[in-house]
Parts: sequence; C-alpha cells; structure tokens
Amino acid sequence: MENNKLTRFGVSMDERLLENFDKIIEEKGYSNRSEAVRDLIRDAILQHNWTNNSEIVAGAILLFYNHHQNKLVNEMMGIQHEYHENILAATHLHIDHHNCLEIIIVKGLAADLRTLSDKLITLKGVFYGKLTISPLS
Ligand code: NI
Repeated sequence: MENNKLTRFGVSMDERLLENFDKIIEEKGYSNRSEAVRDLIRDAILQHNWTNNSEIVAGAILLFYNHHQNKLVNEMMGIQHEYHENILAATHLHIDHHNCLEIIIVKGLAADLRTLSDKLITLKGVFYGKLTISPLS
C-alpha cells in the first residue's frame, strides 16, 4: 500500500467537550487522541459515502420522539407509507408517558434511505434520530 504523507492539523473546541471526549478515549483504550480522531473521520467518510451512492444497502433508522407533538404521529405514518417499498419492519416502543422509540428496518438504494431518514429525523418532536446502514457485499 502506498505510504501517504501525514498531515497535522489543529482543532479548537469547548474544553468540556474535549474532556468528555478524552474520557471516552480512555474507556475505549485508544493510546492517543489522534488515533481516536482518525477512527471517527473514517467512520464519517464511510457513512457519508454509503448514504450517497446508488448501492443497495440495508440498515435501521432509530427515532426517539414525543408522541404528544402535534401532528407528528400522522406525519410519520404518512412518510413511512410513502416509502413502504423500503421498509421491511417497524417496531414501536412506548418508553414512558410521553416518549416513544421507533426502530425502522430498511433496505434499498442508499440515497433513498437517506432521504427517508432525513424526512423522519427532521420532523418536529423527534429529539434524536440516526440512520445506520451497511452495504450488502
Ligand atoms: Ni409510543
């Protein structure tokens, strides 16, 4: 493999953010920050490339939301029916009186899954959402 030149760069960030990051680095057992940052960057590039190509991929969309949010549940169902061909299964869990967790198992063109995921995650009332996908080969 070709030996690429190493480049150093500086990053400015909030002290507390860095302290929290250092705790994670220690727990995971990285020997230094550079190694941890390289892994994060690799993961970001993989996720970005997978979600922007025309490959068939499979994965899951995780959604945490407050079901009392006006119209949210209806809008969410509408979007899911629009993409019924990409949705293999959906599981809804009532976490407490207000909050729900929904896991939607998806398969299809990476670009379509990203659009579907973006539509759901950006709905008002969704306070955390994430699409995780992997190529099938
Ligand atoms: Ni619920």
